[in-house]
Amino acid sequence: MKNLSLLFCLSFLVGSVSFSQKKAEPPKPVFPVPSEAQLAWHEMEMNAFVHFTTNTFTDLEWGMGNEDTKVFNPTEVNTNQWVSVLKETGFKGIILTCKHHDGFCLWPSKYTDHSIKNSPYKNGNGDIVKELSDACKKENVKFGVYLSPWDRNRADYGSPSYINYYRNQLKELFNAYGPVFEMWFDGANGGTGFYGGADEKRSINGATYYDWPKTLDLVRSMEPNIIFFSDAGPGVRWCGNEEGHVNTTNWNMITADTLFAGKPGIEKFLGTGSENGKQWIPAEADVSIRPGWFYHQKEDDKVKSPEKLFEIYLTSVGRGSLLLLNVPPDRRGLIHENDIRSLKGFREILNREFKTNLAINKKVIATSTRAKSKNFSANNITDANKETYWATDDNVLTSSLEIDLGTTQTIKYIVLQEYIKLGQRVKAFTIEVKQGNAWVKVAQETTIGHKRIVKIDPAKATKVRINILDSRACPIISNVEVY
Ligand code: FUL
Repeated sequence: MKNLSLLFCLSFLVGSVSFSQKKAEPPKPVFPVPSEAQLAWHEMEMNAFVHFTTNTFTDLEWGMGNEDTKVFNPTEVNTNQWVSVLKETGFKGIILTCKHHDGFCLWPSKYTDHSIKNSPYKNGNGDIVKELSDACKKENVKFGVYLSPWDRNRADYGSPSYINYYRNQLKELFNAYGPVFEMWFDGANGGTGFYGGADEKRSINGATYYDWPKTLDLVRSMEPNIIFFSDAGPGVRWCGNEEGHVNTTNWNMITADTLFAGKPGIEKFLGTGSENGKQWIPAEADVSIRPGWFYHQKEDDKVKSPEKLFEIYLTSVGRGSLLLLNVPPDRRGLIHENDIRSLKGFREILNREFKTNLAINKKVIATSTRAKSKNFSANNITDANKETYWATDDNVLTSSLEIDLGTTQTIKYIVLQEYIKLGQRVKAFTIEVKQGNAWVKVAQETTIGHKRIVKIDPAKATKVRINILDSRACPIISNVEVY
């Protein structure tokens, strides 16, 4: 009898141990999930674009392709200046227009004469792709390539031989200047151009002409972890505007075959993505620090202010996107003083607004915790470790997290991050702050994703409560900061 009851006790213990171990397992991913390369891209948060070509000297935005290569004559190019200014501001990668629509190449391509080798720059011995990629390597900044598919210079644009030309140039770029973290395929295509003297309008079938699958495979064979940007990805998608914002509801998912640039309303769709999208293709928000993408002296007084750049930051990075800010060198080949002033001012605002995280290591109470396990404790959201997270049980899609700030603080921003390795989940949440004995609702929002920065009217409070109201699967939050 004694032995039997011991056996019973033991089997109960064994049973309950295995039961709680099973329950304490991490949540299963909800698909699609980001690749390793996409995760690294999300972490970058801010990248810079550099537009530089003959347009800088002809004052055009889209060169016709008939520009004399001699016009490209920057006298003080200093790519170290570009990289240091951008790095100090917080940009982690730089994407260069190695060739824009006009076809002029910033490296001495052996496949064309329409390049820097026939310009006065360094008497034809210059190579700006090399100078920038070297400067990036030195400073540990990632280097990216923009190579316009549309080429208004080439006589054979529109025929199959051009595709061969384009691929040969990709080989030159990826073999000589890598590693390359991102490849930008611009959607602007076809239209009037010089085309080797034909001076006509040409249109191509964007869906078939470039035979993209083969080109992407070629690039992948040289750079397996490359992120491809295009309207439809497959690495990252266009955000649908050139003003640097995504919508407040921003899913990293979308179904690529539902994407057709030019389709009415597509822009709004790109800026929101789709809760049920089949692929992970997050939005990249591109915008220029000036009205144009290329430098024009007449825009020297139209450089976006630090305040405007900060606003853009909140509507891009702050909505789970990545900010790709264009900073075009001037005719000297330097980032202009006015642009530097704005960038520095922008950095100062970032440093000031996000100076002290009031939630760091603060105690958090959740209404529900996965398997009641410490592994998924609410305190994980304030431990500054992005690999730890709070989660609920699989069937629990709503829950509240209460952060005790310890004392009365003035709050302006609440930063939230999901553990996106396991998929993007949260569909709706509110934020309340505790003022005296009352909880006051300060925000009602939808998605979170990699990062969500909620700006509120400054409020004095002792506690912050995040109420998750709906989620695609059990919510998983890795980080919350309060400023
Ligand atoms: C557009 C281009 O036509 C602009 O000139 C610029 O390069 C921008 C980033 O993409 O589609």
